[in-house]
Amino acid sequence: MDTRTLSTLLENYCHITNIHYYDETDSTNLRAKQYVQENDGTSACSPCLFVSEVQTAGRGRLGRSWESPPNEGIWMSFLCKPNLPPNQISGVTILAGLAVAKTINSFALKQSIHNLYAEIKWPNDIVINKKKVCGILTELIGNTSYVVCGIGVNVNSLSFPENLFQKATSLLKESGVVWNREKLIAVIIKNLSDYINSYEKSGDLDFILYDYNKLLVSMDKEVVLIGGTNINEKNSDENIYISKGIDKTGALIIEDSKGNRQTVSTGEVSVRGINGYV
Ligand code: BT5
Repeated sequence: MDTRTLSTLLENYCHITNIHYYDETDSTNLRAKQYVQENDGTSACSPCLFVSEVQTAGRGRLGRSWESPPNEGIWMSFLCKPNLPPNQISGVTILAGLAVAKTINSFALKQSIHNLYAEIKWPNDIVINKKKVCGILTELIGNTSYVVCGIGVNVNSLSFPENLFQKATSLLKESGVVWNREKLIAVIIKNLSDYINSYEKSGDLDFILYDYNKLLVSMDKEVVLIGGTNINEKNSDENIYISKGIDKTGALIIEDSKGNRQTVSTGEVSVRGINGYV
């Protein structure tokens, strides 16, 4: 990664000058948390960005791990202090997903790559051709109002460990061309910080609903809920719903076979396509 170029781009695009680069670290989300603790939540803390070439203990949700090999991906955490109540912080994941998907698609268009289209798998994955290219982990830091939004994108990876081979992909694998990580980072963070500003002003996600639902991979398709209370984990009729997109709180609207609608929130359940991951 060319850190000089990235610093210039971030300053020009998003006025972010507080950037922490690591050749190697355990997890950029952990580095952001530590930074907030060490700086005692002073205004020096945000907005800032933590970027590493490799993560030795990349983290997913619910204690899962995130594969972060050297020099091939974007492993970064955006630290900010949004003026939002804690129950609206999950909206940042929704915004980050949209920021990543839109950035990938606009770069593809600019590079005349026509066979690549990134879609969102609610709530925190970006997929291309049904395989995961990006995962997002948003966390509220301790008792503070700081939020760290960790974003992992497989950019120029050519291979994956056996356990991920079927379900992971990279921008290079899907397009056949090498992508510029510095530019991708700068545009993702620019889009994300603009969205967060708008979210703070409006207090809900109405302003992105149309764009988000257009990119939602499950839109108007059958989905199965996994986890949560009173939810049958099998593909039985009573557990199959039609996904109707997100509402302005970021919850997913699902419809049962009788046409009754309900919403499910981030963290409550997982949603899968009826034939697997998407
Ligand atoms: C996520 O969790 O997808 C959130 C991933 C967030 C990673 C970023 S990188 C920068 C920052 N620092 C961190 O330590 N984390 C954040 P989840 O929905 O729980 O998905 C985790 C699952 O995705 C794993 O159990 C694997 O099945 C799969 N997986 C792991 N590594 C992957 C990769 N590189 N590409 C695609 N899938 C992967």
